[in-house]
Amino acid sequence: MKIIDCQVFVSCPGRNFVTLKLTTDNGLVGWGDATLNGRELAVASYLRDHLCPLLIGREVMNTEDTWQYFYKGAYWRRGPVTMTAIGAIDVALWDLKGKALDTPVYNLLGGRSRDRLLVYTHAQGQDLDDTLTAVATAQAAGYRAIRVQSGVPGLGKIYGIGSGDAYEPVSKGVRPEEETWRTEPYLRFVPELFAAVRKEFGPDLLLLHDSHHRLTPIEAARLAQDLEPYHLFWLEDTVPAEHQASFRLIREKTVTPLAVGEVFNTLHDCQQLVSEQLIDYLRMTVSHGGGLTPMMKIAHFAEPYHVKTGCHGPSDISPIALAACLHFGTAVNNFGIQEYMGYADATEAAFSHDYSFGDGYLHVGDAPGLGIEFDEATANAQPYAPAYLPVNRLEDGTMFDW
Ligand code: EZ4
Ligand code: CO
Repeated sequence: MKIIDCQVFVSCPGRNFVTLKLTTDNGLVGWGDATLNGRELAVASYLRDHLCPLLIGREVMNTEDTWQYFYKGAYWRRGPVTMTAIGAIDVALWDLKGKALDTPVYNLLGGRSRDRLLVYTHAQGQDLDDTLTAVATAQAAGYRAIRVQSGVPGLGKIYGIGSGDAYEPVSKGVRPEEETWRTEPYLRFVPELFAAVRKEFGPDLLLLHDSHHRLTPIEAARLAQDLEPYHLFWLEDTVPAEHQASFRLIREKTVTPLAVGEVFNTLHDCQQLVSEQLIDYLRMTVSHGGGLTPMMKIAHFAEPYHVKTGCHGPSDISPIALAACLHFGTAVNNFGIQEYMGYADATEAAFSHDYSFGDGYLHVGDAPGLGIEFDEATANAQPYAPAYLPVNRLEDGTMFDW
């Protein structure tokens, strides 16, 4: 079974997505997600101009060799653009393997390790009261785990406080919006926020929080200590993720569980974090981590170090990538939790899927492959328009982490 056609669609069904379609000589179609928020066209070009021509004629079943061919064969390894492009191909090949063998992808990855996957969703508000209402709404919708983000008194628009719909923050147009940040009010307010949430919702609700890479190690240690009484499920992305040794300092100071890795692309980004047991959850996601082939290796590597998976699953990766995460999470023993924000109606209309949400869990389907189909006509009627994540500066104008 060989690849005879490789197409890349850049469209905007609810938001910008890059979707890869592979066709085989026996008439099967496989889907991959190549969306990299704010850098969509770079991945589309990497696929169209460099990888697709080399994919024609390759054997579908040889996922390991094809992955190595594109990873090693480029000479220029790693990085989000490269790894997202390779990831889209790898996921589409696994989708094809499942369809050819008439079985869901998780059966090819080790079979079912669990019946359903615990998910967390987002609750956000402009202020504390608003945020408590959002947590109540998420709980009423069935979620058992909720990421809580709130506007901070004294600060303007900040990360995590969007319009409230199932949409990751983007500024439409050719330039990103700019936000302004001060760390001290944030560090004072977040423990108050979680005190209020615990008081209102009791001990059972699983609570998460994302600092979005804005803290220094010592600030992160302070926040993690101050949050200890509220028993978070995890504290995410405290410090910029590049410097793995930073986590030693944080880890020594706190028992708050730590998560990081949504911006990682390879095992090399997290090898020290995992092998020194500096984190509890690894946020690398299947589409940005080079696909199912490397993610299975990373999960197996992390398992003896007590590090669990916690795949990034915002609405800026498509339902194809979410489905890949669900098949991965179904198969590995050290699954932790899956992020799930839901999708805009226009996105749901373009991607049909057999996974479903219920009772705080995502339930993977039993359709062959990933259980996803992409409606090209519907999606392509909504053309790509440039959109960027915001950028962030300190009050004196210093460029800062967003
Ligand atoms: O900022 O997906 O945990 N989720 C996050 C997301 C990321 C966006 C980047 O495109 O941190 O909100
Ligand atoms: Co995050």
